[in-house]
Amino acid sequence: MKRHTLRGLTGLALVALLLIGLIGCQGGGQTGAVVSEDPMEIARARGLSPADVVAAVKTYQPTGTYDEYIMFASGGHSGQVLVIGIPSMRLLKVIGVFTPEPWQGWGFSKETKEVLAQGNYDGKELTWGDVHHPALSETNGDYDGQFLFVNEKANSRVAVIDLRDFETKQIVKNPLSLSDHGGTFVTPNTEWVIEGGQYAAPFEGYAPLDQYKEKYRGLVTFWKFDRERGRIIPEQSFALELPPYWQDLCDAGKQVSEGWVFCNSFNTEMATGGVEKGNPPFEAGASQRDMDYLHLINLRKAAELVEAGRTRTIKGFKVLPLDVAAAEGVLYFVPEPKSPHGVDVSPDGNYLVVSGKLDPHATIYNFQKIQDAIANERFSGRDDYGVPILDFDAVVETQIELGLGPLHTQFDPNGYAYTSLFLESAVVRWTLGGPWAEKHGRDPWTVVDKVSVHYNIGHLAVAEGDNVNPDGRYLVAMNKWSVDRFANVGPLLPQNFQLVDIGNPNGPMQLLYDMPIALGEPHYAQIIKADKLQPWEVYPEVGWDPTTQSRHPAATRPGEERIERRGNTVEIWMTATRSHFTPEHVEVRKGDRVIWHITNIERARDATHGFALPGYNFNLSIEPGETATIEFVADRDGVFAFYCTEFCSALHLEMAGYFLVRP
Ligand code: K7E
Ligand code: CUA
Repeated sequence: MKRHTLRGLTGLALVALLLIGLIGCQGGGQTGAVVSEDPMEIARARGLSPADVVAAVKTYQPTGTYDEYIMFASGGHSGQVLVIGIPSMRLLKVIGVFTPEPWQGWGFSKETKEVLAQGNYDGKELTWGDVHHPALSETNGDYDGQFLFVNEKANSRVAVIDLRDFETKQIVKNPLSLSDHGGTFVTPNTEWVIEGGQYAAPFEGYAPLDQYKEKYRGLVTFWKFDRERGRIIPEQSFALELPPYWQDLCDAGKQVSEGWVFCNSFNTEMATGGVEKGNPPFEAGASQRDMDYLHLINLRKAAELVEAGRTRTIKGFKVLPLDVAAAEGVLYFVPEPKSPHGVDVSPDGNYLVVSGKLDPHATIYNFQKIQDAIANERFSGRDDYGVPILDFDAVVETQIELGLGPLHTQFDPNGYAYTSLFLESAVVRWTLGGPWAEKHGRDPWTVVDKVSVHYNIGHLAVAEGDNVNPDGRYLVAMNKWSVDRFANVGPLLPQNFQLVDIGNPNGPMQLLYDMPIALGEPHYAQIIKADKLQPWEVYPEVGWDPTTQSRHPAATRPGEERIERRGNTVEIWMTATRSHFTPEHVEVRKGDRVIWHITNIERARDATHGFALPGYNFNLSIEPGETATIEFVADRDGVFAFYCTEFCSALHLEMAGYFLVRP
């Protein structure tokens, strides 16, 4: 492994190095045990280069101190969301979203089962999700730290997470599709949560593939968000019908382009595959044309037309038809180099950066030029569905050669853009043009630095790097392959998040830290300044239902504990505190329906109690103040010792009781 040189040392770090006398040390890679309190000796013994020491000093977070940024990363196949501190790269939380999560009791209590069931497909329970793109809620285009949205590609679902307690509150299942990708993204004031499409299919039922052009459709769905209620309102949401091109990533316009939404597409060839029948495989069939279509969507106008009733209702959901959208100026296309992936809007809203997996360039579109071209009808034609196609040359600002396999772009406050290069396994820093170049006195649209990452980077996330007011400072490369970066753990390897210091606008980027992600393929992440988050320490009052964020009807205070029987139903109101449940004996008859509420009456921070009921497959996490419910039929007789699953106190093992089921 090649060691780094002194390239990239900041002044402060240099001082630190001088202090510990490390300049010139070339590491040998050995990592034996070190018995020394002398930093220089430790670094030498561990074979650390000066750059390694700088990286360590920049990322170390002493006990009791907090990270400056919090990253919300997709948990990929795990169906969850990861919460990670930056710069320490410590995992702070895994939020249960689309998949049951036992530690949190997510999907075990009656309350959370009901939230998960909102995402069922036609009554079928889905127990995993392919989580892709988290989106923090925004106010005036800036993250406000209130909510997080995330989509799930495999089944077209969107979840709402409340950042007062970092728990999932709602899952909506898209009634029209079973595949999405370009979500979630929010409009600058979070009025709409955007869920793009992916693999086209009929909105309803079955149609053979030879009717692809007529019967298959793409779509982008606009979910209306009610901030007061903290919920998506499906009845006020709608989908925009699109041609059966495979819509990919989207981004919301901001500042000058607020009110517009931009989505990429690929497979405008409308290839339908069938390699086994002698047809070209999808990968070839969908890459024949030189250009695909960037979709420009006037969301404001679309919402007006929906308001005016210009929709059709399909499966109970409002759809703005393609012909209406094309005729009324809601939808335009612009050619974009084939098989694009990311479309990213600059902080001022004027530049759209589109990167094609198969093209080493980023294509930069100018929103003002797009508006002029629309006003002057600078069309180069219409597609088969009547959608006007804007003249490429009229709307392109420039194309810039970035490297191999450019995918996604983010921004910093210094007029730089950062693009991930999948094929090259690198992050490239380049300058924005226009007012950005003027302000910072730089050559416009120019590559200035590149840093290697390991390996096959997909997304990258810059601190607040996709909102109107980027922070810069740190960048996380989200790498799909880790190959040789970690100890061999067998053929299935973790993904690799790499932290990169981008804080010095006049010096090179510096790789700081590798974090293995071992539960799925994360796609996107957003990084928010930690002080924008104000979560609760404990629930606001004893007897709280987190799924409704209000007092639970079965909230139980000390002294109110009881067991009541009504016919074959036994209902229990139980409390939990260090170190006992009240009551400790619950006896029912086999076949009884059991409704069992437990309230954690603690007000102390971190005084969480668990509740395990063996044999009946229950575990709950009952945080201070929370009330949770399990409901089941006591269909097995016997004696079941229930107990607390959190080591909550010295007498935690004694925090138990007996559930007796008489035959
Ligand atoms: Cu992986 Cu945004 Cu789903 Cu690109 S996406 S990498
Ligand atoms: Cu409560 Cu252990």
